[in-house]
Amino acid sequence: MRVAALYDIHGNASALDAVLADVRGSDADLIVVGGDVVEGPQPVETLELLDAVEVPRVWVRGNCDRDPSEWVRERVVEERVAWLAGLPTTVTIDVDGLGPVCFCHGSPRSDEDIVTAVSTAARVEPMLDGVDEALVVSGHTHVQFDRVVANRRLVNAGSVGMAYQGQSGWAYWTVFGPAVEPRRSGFNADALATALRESGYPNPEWFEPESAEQAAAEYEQMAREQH
Ligand SMILES: [Mn+2]
Repeated sequence: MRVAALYDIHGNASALDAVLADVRGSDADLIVVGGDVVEGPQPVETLELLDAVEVPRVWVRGNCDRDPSEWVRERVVEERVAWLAGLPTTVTIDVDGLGPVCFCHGSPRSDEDIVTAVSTAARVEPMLDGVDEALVVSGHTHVQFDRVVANRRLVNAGSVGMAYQGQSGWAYWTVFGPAVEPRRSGFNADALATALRESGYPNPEWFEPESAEQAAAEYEQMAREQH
């Protein structure tokens, strides 16, 4: 099995459209939709794109799928909101050359756990309690990384729709099998700006670009405040 991991799409249909075009050329057998799909300016269009893609999908629930904003609830049909909230929090898939891989949103423990490129082993270890997989894939912090912490390989697949890796106009995702291949796809940042303006989505500032280092520092600060 060769897997394309699409995380944190955040209702950005232009970014998703660009990524799906590249997924079609990637020979992926399966797409893992890694959570936080609809929380953004184009929730309905985003679901339509995912539902129409010919590659099979497996869905993992993100924190924003569990608890979407009122603005999103008013736009996505009630049954789909309930379906998103009921998705599994972890999925294990046997990947070519990598073996069983655990896909989750924040961590295997919680969809709100914060893991970044600079998280310490002491903070990450309790999140992996009872997890057997040697490779754990997460998202939630919107920056790609691939690191070994406490004898475990942790990969952040990146964010398709709300990446914090420098300039705007890039959507990040990762292919698994047999290697771990971080990818990025260019998309029309003006289309996102227009969608944010015309939709009236209440948190457009979340989509402003930020450097990976700054984002990691802010997420680590949030992690300190969580506990
Ligand atoms: Mn997210």
